[in-house]
Amino acid sequence: MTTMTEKAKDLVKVDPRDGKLALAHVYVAFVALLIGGLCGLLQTLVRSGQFTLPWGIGYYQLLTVHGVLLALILTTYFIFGFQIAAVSRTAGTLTDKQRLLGWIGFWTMTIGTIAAAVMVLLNKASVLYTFYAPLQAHWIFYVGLALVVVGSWIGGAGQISKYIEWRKTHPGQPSPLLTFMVVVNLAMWIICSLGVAVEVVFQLIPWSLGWVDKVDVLLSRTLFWYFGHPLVYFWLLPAYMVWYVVVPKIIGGKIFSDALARLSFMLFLIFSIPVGFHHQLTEPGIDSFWKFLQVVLTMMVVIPSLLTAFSLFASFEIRGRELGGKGILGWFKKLPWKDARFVVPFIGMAAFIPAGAGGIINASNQMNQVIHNTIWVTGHFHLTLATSVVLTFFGASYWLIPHLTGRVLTKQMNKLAIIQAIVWAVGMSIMSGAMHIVGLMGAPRRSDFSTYGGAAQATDWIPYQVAQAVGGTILFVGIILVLYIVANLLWFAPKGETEFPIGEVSENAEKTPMALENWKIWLTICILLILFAYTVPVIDMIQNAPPGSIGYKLW
Ligand code: HAS
Repeated sequence: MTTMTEKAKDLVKVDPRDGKLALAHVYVAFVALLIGGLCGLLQTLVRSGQFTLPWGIGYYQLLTVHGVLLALILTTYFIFGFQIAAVSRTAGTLTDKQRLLGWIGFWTMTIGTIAAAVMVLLNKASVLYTFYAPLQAHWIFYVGLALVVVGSWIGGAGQISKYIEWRKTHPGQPSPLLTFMVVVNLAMWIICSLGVAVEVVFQLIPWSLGWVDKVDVLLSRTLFWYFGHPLVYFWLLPAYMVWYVVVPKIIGGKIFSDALARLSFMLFLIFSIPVGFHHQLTEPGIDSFWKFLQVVLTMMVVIPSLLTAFSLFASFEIRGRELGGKGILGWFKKLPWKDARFVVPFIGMAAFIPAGAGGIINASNQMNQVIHNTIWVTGHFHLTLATSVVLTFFGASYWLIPHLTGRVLTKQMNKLAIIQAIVWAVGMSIMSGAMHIVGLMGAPRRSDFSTYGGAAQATDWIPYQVAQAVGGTILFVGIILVLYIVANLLWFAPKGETEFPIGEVSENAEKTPMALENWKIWLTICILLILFAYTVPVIDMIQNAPPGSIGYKLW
């Protein structure tokens, strides 16, 4: 039974000034979802071979808007909004200075986003979300992206500073789990985004301004992927925060182990960066030994996800049995299947099982030769990012937004949210399933051709491409539904108190060793591993650099 003090603790509110900052980020995230999602729908229609884009809009232009808005803007803004609220809720209200850093970061990112978006819309930067050289965008696009990164550092500094302040005022105590997780995610983000900052500032901006004629393509892609793989964990870790800390509370259970959760986050910090070569396994110019080493490290970064799966199953089973579930699977039925705050992220977790298995296939050198640059990879990241992560973000929005706006999720909206997640799962299974299969049949990614001039092999791909369009259309219905629920929670839902759920650690869990919060140890291992995995191959790339490439604008 919940006591009065527990009830009061559950209703600890995020300070309204911090809430406003968090909400500003959430607004941008959902605007990005609307525009980016619409572009996604149009793309699948074009790929089906049955539809031509009107008004001279280019396929790659559309694909760039889709990728940049959904993979970079929706994610970064939602994550920052969520993290600000999480730090404020668990480590205490931000100081004026920390909040100011948050606002400066927000506006720097937003100016950068607008600058980059304008260039894409003017068709001056149709270089896709990975902006691979030698495709060359307008310099303002690169400056815009640089501002997004710099803004995230400034906003992130506000959150980290709260954590440092908390530790100073609570010596010898482990920090609140959620704040700790936020700081691990930011540490990883700052270390990895240094790579893309170097690429953009020292290579792409001077080249696009015409100060230098040529760019070293291999080096630029290496710097990009040094950033690009930890980027996917920067998306994933906030979903893991919800899975580890929030979901146990929603189901009425406990966090299985605080120490295990912290260990898995620290393993992400050390292993997620020195693995970028698994995106470059087919790239000439990198010695196979270094590719092998980074593939081994990639298999290491799978371990914290396996720990997470174990911990989640444990939390679910313990709770289900407490509620009287019997036999091998009886506990499963006892989980709260009518609560959208649980069901929506749960569908995300379930999707992560095949999604993660796909990642392990990608990382295996020989199998990577089969799937690289095929639309299988697009299928992979629509399961990982666009299902596991995004559904978890939707599920979190259903308590985070009303918590911040002082409203409640009504019964009807709760039902609609579950329907939304089912629609999403059906649409994504069709679309991503078709992408995986047709990818194995050789269909390329990043291509607006559908029939390839009537080539026999491409004819076999058409039915799958039609299936992608069907799935994409269902997903667009899912986007309309989630936007409807979000609009309701922002402006129309009844006023009331909504809990920001924070789980408590099980009384049977072992005490958390303080070594898990010893940053000197973990950052040293992290930096040593990065130096080990990258120093020799990067020196080799620079010393034996191929002739650089001029810029191409192929759109
Ligand atoms: Fe990946 C390409 C390898 C995870 C995103 N990945 C991409 C790209 C993106 C992306 C965007 O090695 C394309 C980049 C581009 O544009 O070129 N990926 C991996 C590996 C993992 C992995 C080894 N990826 C992710 C996540 C992403 C993401 C997470 C976004 C959020 N990926 C690759 C490789 C490539 C790649 C290669 C390059 C391919 C190429 O050649 O271009 C691992 O981290 C996956 C580990 C996950 C698991 C699953 C654990 C399961 C859990 C759920 C438990 C469920 C429960 C519920 C408890 C081992 C935690 C119970 C449910 C019931 C039904 C009972």
